[in-house]
Amino acid sequence: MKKILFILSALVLLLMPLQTGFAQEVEPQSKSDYLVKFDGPAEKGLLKAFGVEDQDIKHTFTKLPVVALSLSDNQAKSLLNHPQIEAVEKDAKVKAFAQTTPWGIPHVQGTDAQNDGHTGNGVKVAVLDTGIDCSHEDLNVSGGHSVFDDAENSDPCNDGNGHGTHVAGTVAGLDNGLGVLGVAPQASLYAVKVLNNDGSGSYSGIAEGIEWAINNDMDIINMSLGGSQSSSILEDFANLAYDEGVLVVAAAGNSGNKGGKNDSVGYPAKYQSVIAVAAVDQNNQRASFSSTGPAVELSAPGVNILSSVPGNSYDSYNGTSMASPHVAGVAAQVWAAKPGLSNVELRQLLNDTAQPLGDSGQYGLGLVQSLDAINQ
Ligand SMILES: [Ca+2]
Ligand SMILES: [Ca+2]
Repeated sequence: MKKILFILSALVLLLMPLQTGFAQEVEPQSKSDYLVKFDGPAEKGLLKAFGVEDQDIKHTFTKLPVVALSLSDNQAKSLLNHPQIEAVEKDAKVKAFAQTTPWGIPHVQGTDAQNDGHTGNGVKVAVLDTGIDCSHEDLNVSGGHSVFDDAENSDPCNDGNGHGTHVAGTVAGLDNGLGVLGVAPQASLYAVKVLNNDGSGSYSGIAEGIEWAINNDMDIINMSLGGSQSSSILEDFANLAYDEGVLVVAAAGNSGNKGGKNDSVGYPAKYQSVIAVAAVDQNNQRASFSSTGPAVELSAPGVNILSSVPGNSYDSYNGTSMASPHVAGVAAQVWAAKPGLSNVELRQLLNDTAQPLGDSGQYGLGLVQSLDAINQ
């Protein structure tokens, strides 16, 4: 053992000077972009003395004695030591837009939960909508399905509308330093296109989307959609998903009025197996459009919601369609934190830990709260 160690250390000692010499003589050191400021007028001759070639000079500023240079690290160090050089700085990379956290994400404790490491990792969320722009810089889409056959609508990654891409960004916009931040950035998104590029679809299409979600082991279904007519067969499919262990979340609807006293929750949200989500603003006031009635179960942000739209763009939308994905995202965070929960237990936990906001016909049990549910 001692002998082997001795041989190894001898090899290291022998190789070290050879390697260093090789690097200095043969391989040019890699260069980086620097900004250099002279103490006094800029002198090209001085730069030449340090081996800076003409092609290394990227820009000479006129208002200040500053030059943008391509330098090796050694050149940069040597220049900094020269009395005629005031500053040598590596040129920092700049992005046009930093990441914005939309107000709704901290409002549901999504950011608090993320800071504690709860990102929805591994939870599969099916977004039954107009599709998702899968090439969007702020989204990772893991798969999907379209219920349409025509060329315009057969690709679930083609969201010719924008609605589904917006919903997806609220559920799982990536924490990548650009665009927006979703509630559960590491949840797995699935684009299930049940609405065409005009934003319309049918109950049979929604049923097919639910069936796909069941067959493909989705954990959560988000349906930011609905109709005013009941369908016992659509209800059968929603119930089937729930019985199979899927958490089913849907927008309550945008048929509310100012008084907030009518019974206007749409389908499928109105079904017992589906969580109906109402929309509130930043002051926790119900949005006047948010549907009301005994079926309202939870509230979430749905006014002036910034999220992703196709073509690496971002936009603010209003609607219970924007509220539902906040609940789906929170559910993903909580489920990833507590994987032993059944869908029924998860739903109960979200309801138990919601922040009460008042009239249950308008707000249900209140504002969904991620960290409170996780820490319960
Ligand atoms: Ca982002
Ligand atoms: Ca319901």
